[in-house]
Amino acid sequence: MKKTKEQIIKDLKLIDIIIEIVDARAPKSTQNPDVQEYSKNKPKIVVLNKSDLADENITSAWIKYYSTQSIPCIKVEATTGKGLSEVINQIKILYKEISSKYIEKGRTGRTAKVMVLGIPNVGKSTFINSLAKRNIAKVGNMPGVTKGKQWIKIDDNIELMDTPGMLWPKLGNTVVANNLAYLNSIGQNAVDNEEIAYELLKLLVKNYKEHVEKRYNIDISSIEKNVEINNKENDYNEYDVILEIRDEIARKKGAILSGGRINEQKVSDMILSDFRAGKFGRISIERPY
Ligand SMILES: Nc1nc2c(ncn2[C@@H]2O[C@H](COP(=O)(O)OP(=O)(O)O)[C@@H](O)[C@H]2O)c(=O)[nH]1
Ligand SMILES: [Mg+2]
Repeated sequence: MKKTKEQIIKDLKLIDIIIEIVDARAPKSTQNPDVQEYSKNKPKIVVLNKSDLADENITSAWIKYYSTQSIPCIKVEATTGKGLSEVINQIKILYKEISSKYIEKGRTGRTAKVMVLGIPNVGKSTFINSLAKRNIAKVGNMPGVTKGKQWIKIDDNIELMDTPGMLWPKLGNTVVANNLAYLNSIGQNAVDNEEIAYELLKLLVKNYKEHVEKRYNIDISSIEKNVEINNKENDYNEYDVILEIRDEIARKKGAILSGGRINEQKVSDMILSDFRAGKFGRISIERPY
């Protein structure tokens, strides 16, 4: 862990522009607050990756949010390359600002070096590979810079380090930790899938009810009514409703143990893997307001 951080801080000495990749579905939770400290005054571009999986309206709200803070922010789909040319344009804009400062100081001819940072699974490697594919040959090892580092030429004056900086996610609070778990950004062993699937289902039912109904061909309103009727004293609560929705999904999908009991592990794993694979459609789990 320490090594990664120290290596990043060392590498950053070579770097003029930082690209921080976050997940468009939860930009704040997937951002590492230490980047600010590492990057000092270096210009930064926030890339909202996996925008194909995120709710378009909420992604637009995030872009507005970053623009009010004067942080360049671009939505991207690294797998298809959508949005990459905008990132390149933004790098060029920042490069112009940097190079005019160099010129003022009488230093010219310096190339700008760019580095990608982000927590696991946000798409750093996919992003770099997509850029490398569309952009020109790799520049070999450069004399005078860290041994073994390869640079991808983006244009005459701009080069991208081919290995991203891997940062550990910051769990912060329960909401952030849950968001990271839904997105599979913290290790499998670190979370209780049944609990995380329950929390995710609760969130989906609240904000994306139709998406859940459509995915599993269930009628949530009638499940809610049934729970109400079966709890004659009217002491049913959200917990019962969500578990009943989960069990209905299990019955629909055959996640049943011999003897007819619900296979809670199986249905929980399925809800999580469906979400991670984008099977519910476009969903954002974090809003800027
Ligand atoms: N749907 C979608 N999946 C993506 C996108 N970018 C990356 N992925 C997927 O996210 C997973 C993690 O990507 P990877 O580049 O290995 O992330 P890294 O850990 O940050 O390097 C892989 O399965 C990628 O195919 C994207 O824009 N859209
Ligand atoms: Mg990677």
